Amino acid sequence: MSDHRQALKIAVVGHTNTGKTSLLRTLSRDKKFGEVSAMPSTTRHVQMLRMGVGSDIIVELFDTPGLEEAIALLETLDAQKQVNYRDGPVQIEALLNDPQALVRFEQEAKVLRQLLNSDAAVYVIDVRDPVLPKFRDEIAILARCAKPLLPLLNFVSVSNTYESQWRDALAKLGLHVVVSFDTVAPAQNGEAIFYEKLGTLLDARGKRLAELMASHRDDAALRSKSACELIAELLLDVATCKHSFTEGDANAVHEFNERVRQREQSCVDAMLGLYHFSREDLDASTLPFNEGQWRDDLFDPSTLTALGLNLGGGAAAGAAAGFGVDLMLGGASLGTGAAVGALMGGGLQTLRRFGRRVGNQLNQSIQGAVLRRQTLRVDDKILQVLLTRQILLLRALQSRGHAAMAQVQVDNAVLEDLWPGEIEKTIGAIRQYTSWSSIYQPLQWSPEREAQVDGLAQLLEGKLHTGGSPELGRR
Ligand SMILES: Nc1nc2c(ncn2[C@@H]2O[C@H](COP(=O)(O)OP(=O)(O)OP(=O)(O)O)[C@@H](O)[C@H]2O)c(=O)[nH]1
Ligand SMILES: [Mg+2]
Repeated sequence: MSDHRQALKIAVVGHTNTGKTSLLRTLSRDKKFGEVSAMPSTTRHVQMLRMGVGSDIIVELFDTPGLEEAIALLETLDAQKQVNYRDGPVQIEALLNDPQALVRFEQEAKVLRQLLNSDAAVYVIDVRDPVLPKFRDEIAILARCAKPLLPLLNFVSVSNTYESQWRDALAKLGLHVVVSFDTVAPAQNGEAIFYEKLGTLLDARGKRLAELMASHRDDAALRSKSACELIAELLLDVATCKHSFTEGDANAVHEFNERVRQREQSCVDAMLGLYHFSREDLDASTLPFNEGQWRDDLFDPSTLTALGLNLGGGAAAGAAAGFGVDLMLGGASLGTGAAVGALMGGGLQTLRRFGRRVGNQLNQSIQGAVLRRQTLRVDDKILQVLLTRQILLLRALQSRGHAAMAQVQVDNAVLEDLWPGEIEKTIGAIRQYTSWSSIYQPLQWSPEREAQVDGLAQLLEGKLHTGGSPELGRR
């Protein structure tokens, strides 16, 4: 009698280059598992991946080399059919004990040996290929191992596939339970459906897969919550940041911007870590990243335009650099960072020139104030950009398979809903608590600060779900 607590052994098999290793990367959320390449015959040996809940191993998935010689192999098997008529596994065993066959079918033998030692197999199919005779032969050979087989249709998000022809052909071969799973862009609940279908093939033992799935769902919910807390911390840190400087400190604005940029980057890094991605993952993507750094500078006006946010009229005038920092002059804000742009560009002289442009009265007030003390704060629009970028990053990470190598597209159309009244109101209410910011000073924990972070994080989670999170499913 089989032990129901023993780990299920699942062989992942299929023609070469169909995405077997990619599937394991995505299921394990480990982008370093095995070797993936567009070249055929990449995986040369069987490699195991264990998954479970805590120390309880529930499933062992075996990545195998790609099948390439199915037609010749089936002929060889058929040639010795007379001896082992009707007994598929015996035929396969005979093949595996035939030294000559082992030389010719070295890779195939590794797959078949693993399949005989497994409880079931997942047969990975590239649905961009038509149902060719060699694939039918592969299925016929695998069937002789007499193990449950779950065909998995990969590359389903590509247009113009042979998916329906594959489904018809599989049904005719008696394979009625089939799963679609794009390893690079797994569909919402794709993983859950995969384990559920695999479970049905394994009867009572398959129920253990539900435990694994429940644990993965909990992990996903926790990751999402933690990510929203990271973003909430960032928003709070930047919104409450206030820096005063006196005349002569020409670097003050530059340093201020730099600190905010670094704060954003540390949030990005933490989020990447949370989702088991790293900076190098993003350098090839179309997220606005370049080598892990945001490609579009936070304080560049074009960043706002690119994200579909409107610049205020006053801001556009002088904000070639430094847009988005509010310079408070004796309590009167100049609005957006026009003056700061000037300050950054050429220091005090430029600020004076800029002042002349906007009128004598303002000029005097600027000059007077500059000689005294200014306070820097981050503009609301920049907070909106910060929030938007983090939510876009989070959504992209949640819907990205760990096999993904291609670029992720960011949809700017969703921006407007990311800064709803409630978030603006919460931000407005916390702006005054300047001791909460950890940008210029070590973090000072307080229950009030914590409560604001929690509240903001909850608001953000709500936003995340209304936008649809593939990892968690829509509500
Ligand atoms: N667009 C897209 N590409 C994929 C998908 N799955 C795999 N790929 C790509 O297909 C190629 C082959 O993927 P692998 O995971 O190495 O395939 P394999 O079946 O393990 O290949 P062998 O080990 O050589 O048999 C790689 O370039 C992957 O990036 C998918 O679902 N969508
Ligand atoms: Mg492989």
